[in-house]
Amino acid sequence: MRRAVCPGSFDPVTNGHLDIFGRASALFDEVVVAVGVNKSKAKSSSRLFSSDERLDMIADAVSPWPNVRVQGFTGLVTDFCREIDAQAIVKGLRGSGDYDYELQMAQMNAHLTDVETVFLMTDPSMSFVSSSLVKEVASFGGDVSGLVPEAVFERLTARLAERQA
Ligand code: COD
Repeated sequence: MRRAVCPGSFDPVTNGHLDIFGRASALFDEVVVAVGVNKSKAKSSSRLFSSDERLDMIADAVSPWPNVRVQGFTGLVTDFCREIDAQAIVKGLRGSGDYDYELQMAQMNAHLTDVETVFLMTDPSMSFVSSSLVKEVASFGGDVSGLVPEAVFERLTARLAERQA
C-alpha cells in the first residue's frame, strides 16, 4: 500500500490545501492529512482553532475522498510517517517563498529518514491563498467565501465575531 502524509497546521484548512489533498488521493492508495504544530506559528497569537476543531473541519471537508483521512500528530513529521508506515510526504508549493522554506524542510526530513517529499504545484486559482491571509482578511470583514469550504467559512465568521465581541 502506498501511503502519503500531507502535514500542516491547517488553521484553518483552505481550498488550496483541499486541492492538494484531492490530487494526492489520486496518486496514492491512502492519504493521511496530519495536523501538527508549526512552532513558529504556535508562539504567535494568530492561532484561531484548537487541534480538535481543525481535525473536525478537515474530516468534514475530506469526506468526498474515501482514501483520505485526518489524524493529529506531535513531534517530528518523519517519526509520524514511520509510525503509520507512510513512504511519502506531499506538500503544496505556491511560489518561491514556499520553495525556499519547503526545500530546507524536505532536505532535513530526507536527512532524518528515507521518506520522500513530493511537491505538487498549487492550482493557479489558489496560489494567493494562505490560512494566515484568510484569517487577516476575514477579521477586517473581507469576503473569503470561495477560498475555504463553506462549513469552515461559517465557523471562521462565528469565531471572529466571538473574538471581536
Ligand atoms: N495551495 C497549495 N498548497 C498550499 C496552499 C495553497 N493555497 N496553502 C498552503 N499550502 C501548503 C503549504 O505550502 C504546506 O506545504 C501545506 O500546504 C501546509 O500549510 P500550512 O500553512 O497549514 O502548514 P505549515 O507550513 O504551518 O506546517 C508546517 C508543519 C506542521 C508541516 C511543519 O512545521 C512540521 O512538519 N512540523 C512538525 C515538526 C517537524 O517535523 N519539524 C521539522 C521539519 S524539517
